[in-house]
Amino acid sequence: MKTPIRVAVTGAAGQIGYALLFRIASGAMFGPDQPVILQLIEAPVEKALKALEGVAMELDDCAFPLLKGVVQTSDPTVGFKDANWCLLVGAKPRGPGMERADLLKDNGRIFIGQGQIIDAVAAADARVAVVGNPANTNCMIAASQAKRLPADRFTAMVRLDQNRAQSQLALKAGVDLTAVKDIFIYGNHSPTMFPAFAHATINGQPATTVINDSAWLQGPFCETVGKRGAAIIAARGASSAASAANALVDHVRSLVTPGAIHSIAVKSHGHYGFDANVWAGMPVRTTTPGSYEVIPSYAMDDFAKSKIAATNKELVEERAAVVDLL
Ligand code: NAX
Repeated sequence: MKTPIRVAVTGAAGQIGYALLFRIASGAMFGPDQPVILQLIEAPVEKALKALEGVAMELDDCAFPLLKGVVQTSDPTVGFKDANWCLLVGAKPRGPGMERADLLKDNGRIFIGQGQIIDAVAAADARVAVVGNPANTNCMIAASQAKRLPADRFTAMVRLDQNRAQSQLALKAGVDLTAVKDIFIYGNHSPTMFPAFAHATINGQPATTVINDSAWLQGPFCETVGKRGAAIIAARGASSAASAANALVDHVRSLVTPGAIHSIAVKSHGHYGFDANVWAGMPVRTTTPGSYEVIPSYAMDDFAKSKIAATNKELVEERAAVVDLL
């Protein structure tokens, strides 16, 4: 029997948490022979902690053979203690009339505290994956607090955007989803993100040959992927939860699978023209479990360069809005 992996999850009683924890406990994230201990962290709010109790009861009731323990807490020093993976899902939602800058600041403060505590108490091999929005900038803020853990341990999720893009290309081409490969997301997890269709293939052919419609690829395709979150809210009356949880399972699963090539938001070292020190989506190859190298070599045409410049500009503006928190 392998040693259990400790997985801390913030916002564990929220919508995404409810769709996520059962997948982790069933083995979908770390594999069918890897035991896990879930360390569930909620805001110190009575209603949330009560809901968390119910979630923990349901986890018990699933009798998952791989689940070796459940911690419930509102104290991050307890929740992140010895954690090998820290999944930062919890965040304050944008309220009516709230400016984006206020959201950045309010959430920024949460991620300062969490970054400091993770750095102080998590396991030596800890990895951090940020989902709570604005995910890229929250990730940058958490990483900026770390003295012990290197910045490349902190990643933010753009996998939902990658999955959405893959699915849209398959639908348009009328092919099975698995025929679509090498579609990667660049930049911010926001409507400015760029799904780089020119490098995608469909049944081994360039996607731009199979879908011979550059107006659709540059227009409705990019727009549909970028605004998919808003379309789900409009239809469901609530933001994406099951698909976001699924994407986080994919994000981590790919990061622990050597050779996997996938999109994550990582600290920029200038690749693809992103400003150094913003966290931007880009393609990576997993090297050893939990580690990766950026794939720096995809050539970008003028359209792609303009899209990357726009999403980079937004990331730089977000960083400027929270510069006093870094
Ligand atoms: P919910 O509002 O259902 O749940 C969030 C939970 O976080 C709540 O239970 C709340 O009590 C908890 N929480 C708040 N502050 C906390 C703190 N300091 N410590 C621990 N827990 C805390 O939101 P949900 O639908 O689950 O979404 C969670 C986050 O994911 C949001 O920020 C959302 O915007 C973001 N998303 C990110 C996506 C991505 O692709 N990166 C896609 C889906 C989603 O929109």
